[in-house]
Amino acid sequence: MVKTVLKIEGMMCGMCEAHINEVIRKNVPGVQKVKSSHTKGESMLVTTEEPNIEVITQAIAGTGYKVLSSKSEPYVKKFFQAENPF
Ligand SMILES: [Cu+2]
Repeated sequence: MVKTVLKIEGMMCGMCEAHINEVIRKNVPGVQKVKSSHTKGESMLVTTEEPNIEVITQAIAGTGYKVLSSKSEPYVKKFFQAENPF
């Protein structure tokens, strides 16, 4: 599993986030999770294998947004489940 964070220029609201999420889901094989934030100007995706940034950049550019940078790292599932005190 790989976690990738994309810095994206042009997202202005929740609709933009949804738009980017859809583009990523459609163009990236093995997407497990995708989350975008227009306030942070970034999208986070978790994929089964290292994603093709070139393909993602092209697909996102085709919708009018611009990928400024990307960073991939191994994804380790974290469990923040609250312990039952009893
Ligand atoms: Cu928008």
